[in-house]
Amino acid sequence: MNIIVVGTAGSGKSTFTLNFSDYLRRKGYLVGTVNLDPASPPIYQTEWDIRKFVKAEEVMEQFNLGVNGALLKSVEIAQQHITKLIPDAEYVIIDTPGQMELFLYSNFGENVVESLNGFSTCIFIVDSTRVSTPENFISIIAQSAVVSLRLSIPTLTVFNKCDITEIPDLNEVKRRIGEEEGVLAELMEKLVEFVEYTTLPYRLIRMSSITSAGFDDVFSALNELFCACGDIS
Ligand SMILES: Nc1nc2c(ncn2[C@@H]2O[C@H](COP(=O)(O)OP(=O)(O)OP(=O)(O)O)[C@@H](O)[C@H]2O)c(=O)[nH]1
Ligand SMILES: [Mg+2]
Repeated sequence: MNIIVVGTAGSGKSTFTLNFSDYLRRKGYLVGTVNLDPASPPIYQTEWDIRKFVKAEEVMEQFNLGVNGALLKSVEIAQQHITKLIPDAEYVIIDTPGQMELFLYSNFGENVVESLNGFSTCIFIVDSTRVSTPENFISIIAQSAVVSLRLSIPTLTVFNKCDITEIPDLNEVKRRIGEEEGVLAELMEKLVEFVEYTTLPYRLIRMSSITSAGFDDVFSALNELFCACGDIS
C-alpha cells in the first residue's frame, strides 16, 4: 500500500511519516519512507530522498527565485526522478511538501500517483490547532475534498495534534454555521456540503503524530479503504 501524506505547512506530515513508519515496523511490516519535499531534509532514515536529485535552496540560487517559486521549479525538475524513488515494501509512506498549491493547482500529485504500483491512498493531515473557527474548518475540508478529487484515490482526512488541542466536533461546526447570518453565512452553508466528499461524515479520526495516539484508528481505516469493505469505503 502506498500512503501519500498531504497537508498544510506544519500540520505534521514529516512527524507522521517518522512515527507511523515505526508503528508499522513494530507490527512486523516491511516499510519504506520517501521524502518528496525538495526543501526539507527528512527527519527519518531513508535512501529514497528527492533531495538527492534536487534541492530547493540550490534551485532558488540557480534560477534566481523566491522560496515558493523555487519549490514549484524543484518539483517540476524532480518529476522525472519519481519512479526511482519508490521502494519495494509492504507499506510505502510518501512525505510531501506543505505548499498546498502543488496539489490544488498543479499536476504534481497526479504524477506521483501515476508513478506508483499497487494500491494507493492519501492521508490528508489537518492541523487541528488551526481549525478553531468554522471558516478555517470549512476551508481546510474543502481543500481536502479537492485534493481527493485531483488525486482520484481514496483520501482519509485525519485531525492531528490531538495531544495539545480539542478536535472540533463536526455537528457543532455545522450548528455554528447555521447560526450565522448574511451572504457569507450562506456561502459557508453551501461549502459545508464539501464534508460529504471526505471521509469525515463516517469517521472522525483524531491522532497525535508525536504520541502516536490514534494510530490504531488510522491503521484500521487505511485497511478498510484497502479492503473496500469498511464503513468508509
Ligand atoms: N504537539 C504536537 N506537535 C506536533 C504533532 N505533529 C507535529 N507536531 C509538531 O509540529 C511541527 C511541524 O511538524 P512537521 O512534521 O515538520 O510538519 P510538516 O507538515 O512536515 O511541515 P512542512 O513539511 O514544513 O509542511 C513540529 O514542531 C512538530 O514537532 C502532534 O501530533 N502534536
Ligand atoms: Mg515536512
